Amino acid sequence: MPANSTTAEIVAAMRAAQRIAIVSHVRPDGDAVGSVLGLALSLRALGKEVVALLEDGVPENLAFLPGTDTVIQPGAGPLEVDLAIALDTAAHERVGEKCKALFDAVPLLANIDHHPTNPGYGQLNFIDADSPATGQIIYNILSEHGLPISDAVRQNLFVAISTDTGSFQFSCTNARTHRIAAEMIEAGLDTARLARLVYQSYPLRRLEMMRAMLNEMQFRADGRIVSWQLKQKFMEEIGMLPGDTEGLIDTLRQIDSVVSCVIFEDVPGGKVRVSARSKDERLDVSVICGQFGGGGHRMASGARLRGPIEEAAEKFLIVLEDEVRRID
Ligand SMILES: [Mn+2]
Repeated sequence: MPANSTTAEIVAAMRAAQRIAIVSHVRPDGDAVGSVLGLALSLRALGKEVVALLEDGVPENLAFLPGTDTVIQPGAGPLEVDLAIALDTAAHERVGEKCKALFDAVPLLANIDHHPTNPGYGQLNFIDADSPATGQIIYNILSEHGLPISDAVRQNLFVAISTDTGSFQFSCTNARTHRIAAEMIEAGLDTARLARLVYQSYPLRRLEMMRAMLNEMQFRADGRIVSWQLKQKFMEEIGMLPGDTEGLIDTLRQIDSVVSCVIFEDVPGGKVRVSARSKDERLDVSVICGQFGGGGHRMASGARLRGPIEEAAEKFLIVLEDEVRRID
């Protein structure tokens, strides 16, 4: 991995550019959307022309965030910008095929992320694996370098941080995370409203999905592993939309015996998306996902396997069970 640039170098590039494109990964989550919009709104307030670009657009559950109406999906035209910034995107191609094609033509790429597996694919890179969310890195950069921070910026970055830390519960949450939240509250941010919008405004189908998950979840390794298979047929039945599954896996970690939870999901192309979580620092799920071509964080990782889903699940769970049994 190349050495990090300094945040001063990255901010200098932002200040020098007039037109900037900001992008994040496909199937964007709260950290992806919140980081893109938090930075986009700040740079717009600085007088920059900013294109906020998401290959899959904004999922319905995050549409309330200020600025989502300005997010565009890549179209036919080229991207005429001086600087492109990729946020929260562990591997370059994760921005999506169309976004990647547009980005390849941009003269300067900055890569800001918190995934330890990020290889540093930008000309400017700032990878902070100790940061629980890319939103936390963005907030630090904005506040350290005196860039504009409005209430709309705070809303986006708070949601980015809140969703990636499981509402400040996961082990990656640090003192700085809480200080940022405190600063935001002191500045007047209504965090209870955001919590209601993020965690208490689900469509009924999300709860239907949870009901199915609780009915069908399967245990292994004496209850230390719990998993669920989200199948194409069921997704069609309930009319699932992108974003419906965000945080769903965290329901499974509520079980006392569980040290690892996994959701398998049918995705286009006959593939199966694996999301794996660890509740025990000794179990590194990024290593297990790495064996299947994926990666991520120690406590939260993902991979894609070839279907059918039952076979993919069995393959993955055999390896996971081995590792889980190794730790005690
Ligand atoms: Mn993230």
